[in-house]
Amino acid sequence: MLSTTTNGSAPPVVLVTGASSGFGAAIARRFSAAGARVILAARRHERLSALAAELGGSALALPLDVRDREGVARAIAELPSEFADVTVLVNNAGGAFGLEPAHEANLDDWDAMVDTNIKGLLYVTRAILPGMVARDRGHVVNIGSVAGTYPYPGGNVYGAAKAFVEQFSLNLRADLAGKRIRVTNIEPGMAETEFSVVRFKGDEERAKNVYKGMTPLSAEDIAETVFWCASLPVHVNVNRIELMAVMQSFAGFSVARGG
Ligand code: NDP
Ligand code: 8X3
Repeated sequence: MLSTTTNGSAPPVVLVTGASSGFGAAIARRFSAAGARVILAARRHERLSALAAELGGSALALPLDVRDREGVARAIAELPSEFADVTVLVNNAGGAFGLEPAHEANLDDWDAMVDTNIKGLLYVTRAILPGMVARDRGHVVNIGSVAGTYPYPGGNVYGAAKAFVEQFSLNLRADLAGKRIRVTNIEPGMAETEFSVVRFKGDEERAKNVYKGMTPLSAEDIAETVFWCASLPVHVNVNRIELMAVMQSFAGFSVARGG
């Protein structure tokens, strides 16, 4: 049972960014199955339309590039009235581009990771928050990553962007003190979606190898986790959840001998 309705009868409105694939599509399906109205935001229109058709009249496809500051503000200001009162915002759009060490990384990849994972999340959040504050009700769910806490080679800007998301989530809670608005940062480990295909620029073979011989998290695992957080009684705020596949764990510190 979703606990984030705006009043006793209206179904909650859930805006999911990055709903054209992976976690976002699974999150949209999960909330829709529970009776929510869902707004599906991402760049690939056709995928959004297909998902909206699958979910029926309670879903709205919202073609959107989260990096487009004016476009985000306009799209949210122009939401049809039955979708305008967003009760749950899932800031999921994002990804990693490249796995090169910092001294070999492509600056365009770094820009894209900052623009999407950080700035895009900020634009959407800033556009949605005033309505939540005015209604004194809402839930912002950010999709962070274990990469925001634990360093790994090649994680450089991606991990730093997710560390931003973690701290921004906590600071949002500080700004919203006294309001009935929840903020949660979900921090998954490796999950099989299009994430690695995107990271490796379409190299399907390399992407598949990331998950070879083990069972990674699935998009549905993340959707269930997000849904659970949003379904708790409204006085309960889950600050953060870190989850991993049981077969993913930690390595020790690296020591380079000879120095
Ligand atoms: P996918 O690549 O499957 O999905 C990424 C989604 O983000 C797509 O729907 C994509 O849509 C959307 N997106 C990317 N750029 C933009 C943009 N500029 N504007 C709007 N939408 C955009 O990966 P995941 O589902 O795995 O990733 C979802 C989130 O989870 C990301 O933030 C990722 O960093 C995070 N994450 C992933 C993990 C994993 O191992 N899979 C683990 C931890 C966190 P489109 O291209 O149509 O715009
Ligand atoms: C995605 C998980 O470990 O590839 O955020 O960075 S990881």
